[in-house]
This record gives sequence, C-alpha cells and structure tokens, in this order.
Amino acid sequence: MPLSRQGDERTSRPPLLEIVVPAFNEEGRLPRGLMQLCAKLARMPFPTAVIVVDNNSTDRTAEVVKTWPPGPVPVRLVQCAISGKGAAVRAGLLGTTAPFAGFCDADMATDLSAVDTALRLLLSGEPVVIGSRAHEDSVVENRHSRVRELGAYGFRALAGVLVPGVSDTQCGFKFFDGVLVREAAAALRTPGFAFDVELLARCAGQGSRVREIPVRWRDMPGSRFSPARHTFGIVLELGRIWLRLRVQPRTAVRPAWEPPLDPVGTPLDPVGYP
Ligand SMILES: Nc1nc2c(ncn2[C@@H]2O[C@H](COP(=O)(O)OP(=O)(O)O)[C@@H](O)[C@H]2O)c(=O)[nH]1
Ligand SMILES: [Mg+2]
Repeated sequence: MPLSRQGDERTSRPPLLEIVVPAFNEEGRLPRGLMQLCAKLARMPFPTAVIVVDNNSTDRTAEVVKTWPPGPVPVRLVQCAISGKGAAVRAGLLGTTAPFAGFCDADMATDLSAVDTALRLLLSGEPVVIGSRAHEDSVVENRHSRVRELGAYGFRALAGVLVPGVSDTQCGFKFFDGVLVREAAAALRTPGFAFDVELLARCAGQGSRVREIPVRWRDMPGSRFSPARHTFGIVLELGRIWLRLRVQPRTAVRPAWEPPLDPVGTPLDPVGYP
C-alpha cells in the first residue's frame, strides 16, 4: 500500500498507543529524536501518536513540532504553563485518550527497541512497564559525572522508600495502561525531575504491579539536569511526595485493562504479538 494511503488510514483511526515527549529548549535534539520515534512507531501494526509538551522554550522547539511533516504517526504540540519535566509529562498524559500511553525523553537515550517489549507486556495485561537501567540484562553506556553518580545513589535510596521494589525510577521510558496513568497523572503534583517517583507510587498504591524491563541506554550530551542546580529541589520534592502520599487516601482503581480494539483490522493477539 502506498505510504500516503497507509498514513491516511492510520491517522483516521484512534491511536492504540500515545507517547508523550517532554521537551524544553530541545531544538537541537528534538528533530533527530522525533525522526527516530516516528520511524519506529510507523513500523507498528496499529495507529500511534506522539504528543510533544513544551514549556515556553526560548528556542525553536515549538516550531519544530508545528512544522513537523504529516505522516503515518501524527505529532502534536501541547504547551504547559507550569515549568518542569513532571508538569510537562502530566499535561501530556492528561491529553492522551489511547488504551496505552507512555513517555520518553527527547534525546531517545533509551533504545526504542524496548517499545516492542513494553507493548507486548501491556497487551498481556501488565499495567505499568518501565525501562530499568538496573536490570541485569540492560546495556548502559553511562558518562555521568562522579557527582551525579553519587547523587543518583542517594536518590535511589530515598526513592526506594516511596516505591519499594523498583530499582530504577528515573529512566525516561515508561508505559502504562491508559486509564490507570490518566488517573495517576490527574493526582500528580510533583513538577520537577522526581515526578516519576510520585507517578509510580500512585500506580502501585492503586494495586498495580510495576514491571521493569531491560533497556539499551546511552547517556546523551545536552542534558538539562544539573546536580548543582537540581539536587536540593529533588530532595525537597521527594519529601513532599512522602508527605502527600501519607496524608492522601489511596483509592482502589477499577480493572484498568480490557482487550484492545483492533484499530487497523489486524487481529491483535495479546499472546502472539511480536
Ligand atoms: N517540557 C519540559 N521538558 C523538560 C523539562 N526539563 C527536562 N525536560 C525534558 O525531559 C527530558 C529529559 O531531560 P534531559 O535533559 O535529557 O535529562 P537527563 O536525561 O535526566 O539528563 C528531555 O526530553 C527534556 O527536554 C522542562 O522543564 N519542561
Ligand atoms: Mg537525557
């Protein structure tokens, strides 16, 4: 089938999976990242969509998205007035409607082959599937400074109290049952880099298992994260999450997953899906 017709058909049907990409001053890394993501998603046998969430970037991030050429994977822009990666991911997730939703970073530090594993697990009924650099089968190319490594160690120890059993809360590659994550995102209050911890704690608090999967992960140049500028704020965020989860009752969520519709006419076999 010609690509344009394939595009028409796919984009006219609701997506099965939507991926949120938070992006702040990413004119340098976003075009390549979006190209990789769209190429990967275009090979999936069902409709998908991408939502880029910008926080009033001072560079051409928004223009990159606005001028993105139409194709089989629609890319749309959401503007988030509240700054921070957490606020941006929350806004993006709340803008999704698909049965499955997730997010990844603009630098595509996590190899996108993990999307296949994540989808297969979601289709088999896992509600939360996250990339984990601590998984024994992960391949991690890390170029973080010693200071950042030390900070990450401390962060893991504190985060472990809030989401016991999850060994890497911070990999920017997480996929969820759509209903579950929209409920968790609606309650999410952490605007900064520690938001993953609150999001996972909320999903786990609703009785959902968190499944960690191996990833190929490469630290990409151009990180927005600065240990000097962000460490204090992150520790504060973790403290606030702890307080929030202690005082807020955790509600039970209804069974989140139902066999997905068949959006492209190909039977979606939850077990046999490649
Ligand atoms: N919209 C938005 N995205 C952000 C913000 N801070 C970080 N991000 C995005 O979060 C992702 C991860 O950021 P990155 O700088 O690569 O951090 P690192 O991988 O943890 O070193 C990238 O897609 C960033 O553009 C923010 O304040 N707003
Ligand atoms: Mg990065």
